[in-house]
Amino acid sequence: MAIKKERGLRELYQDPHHADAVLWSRRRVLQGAGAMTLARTLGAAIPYLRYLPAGIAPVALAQSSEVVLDLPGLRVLNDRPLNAETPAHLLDDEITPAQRLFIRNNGLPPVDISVDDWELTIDGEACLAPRSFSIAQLKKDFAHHTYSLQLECGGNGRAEFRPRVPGNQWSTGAIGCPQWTGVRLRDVLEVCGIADSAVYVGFKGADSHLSGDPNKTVISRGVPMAKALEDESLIAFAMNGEDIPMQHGAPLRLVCGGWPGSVSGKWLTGLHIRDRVHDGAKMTGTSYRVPCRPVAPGETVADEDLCIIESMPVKSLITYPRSGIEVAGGKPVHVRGFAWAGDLEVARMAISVDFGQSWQPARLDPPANRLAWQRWQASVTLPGAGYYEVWARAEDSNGLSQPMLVPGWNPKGYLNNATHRIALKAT
Ligand SMILES: Nc1nc2c(c(=O)[nH]1)N[C@H]1C(S)=C(S)[C@@H](COP(=O)(O)O)O[C@H]1N2
Ligand SMILES: [Mo]
Repeated sequence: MAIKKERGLRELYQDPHHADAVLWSRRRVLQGAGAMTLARTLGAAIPYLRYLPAGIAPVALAQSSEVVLDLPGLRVLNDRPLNAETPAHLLDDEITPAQRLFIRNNGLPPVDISVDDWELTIDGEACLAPRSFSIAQLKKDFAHHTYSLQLECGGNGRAEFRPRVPGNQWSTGAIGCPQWTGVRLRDVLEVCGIADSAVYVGFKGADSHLSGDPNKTVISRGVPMAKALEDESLIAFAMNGEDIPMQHGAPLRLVCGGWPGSVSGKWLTGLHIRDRVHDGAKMTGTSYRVPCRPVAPGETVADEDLCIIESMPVKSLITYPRSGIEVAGGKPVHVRGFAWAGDLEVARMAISVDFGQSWQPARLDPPANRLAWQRWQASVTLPGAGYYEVWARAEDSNGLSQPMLVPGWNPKGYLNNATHRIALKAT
């Protein structure tokens, strides 16, 4: 039996018995592919491998190369590829700082990148004048624009679906709203000639596949022309006024706010103007698609009954106070957070401290710009000592609210926009 290489050992060892079953044969011999995976993760062959007992993970895994990264406060969900989310109380900044932005890698980031030699190639069936740009050329030839743009992984909230679905078990932390600076995707595409037949723009990134196979693409998603041509769709070269950090797609990335984060290609080397719906890696099959019509939890859904996720649904977070703290009963408690609604604006925000019996409106600020999350704040008074929960519910400009319960189950666990809840103990 071959070990599936597309997963980290940390994830594998979450269940040591299962890890044993995968890595070791019944004769207690480490299977070939398992040995290779171990060695690759450790970055060295294991000379005494034959003496390594079954059921124990090499101690170096606790300090494997990617985990050495400085990620204070982030919760690492997987180390290969690296996936880490941000606890709600660390998302209290209007502009999410780099070290507090979740990391969602599908493969391995490029190493030793050279900004001077980086090339972005624009081509595709519906591209009239294919050409490449250096980063210096992009910066010189096109106007620069800065926007705060929310980035949320389509799988944010996946951990709550029942029956469980495979994939990174994100709770609420695969969201952030950094400030991005770059050139408009539209301006660049227009210079390269958009044919009348253009339907979609797909991206190409420089990350490499976990299998080590250079011919395999990690991820190549895209957006329909209308989304690509929006003012806010950027080819970004800076985040929060600085070079984009390595894990977030240095030196160049696509940012299409309000849609699943997966359309915002990192380590961007190519754009394809397609005359059809882009069919790159993770565009087809079950990836980033949900049943076009609701299905019963756990049901198998045929590929042709799955529809591509576009705008993300309305959602909010309580970023202050931190869940679980003690507050004084009978006195006002300041509560705040952010709300966002994909392509739309958030119209209203409501708070409950009595398990949804009654709701009070929260003050809601306008977004810094279109597709940026919005600050909300409220003051609540807990009547006496005891356990309380604060529930927060946003409503979008079309009148759709967040559901109290986990919404429609889907095979990959996307689009969970259930209300966020925190616990408070009043003394
Ligand atoms: N080249 C490339 N781009 C990518 C990814 C990736 O693995 N490779 N992950 C995508 C996904 S699924 C998400 S949610 C966002 C995450 O961006 P972040 O890691 O900067 O938060 O990047 C997207 N762009
Ligand atoms: Mo994602």
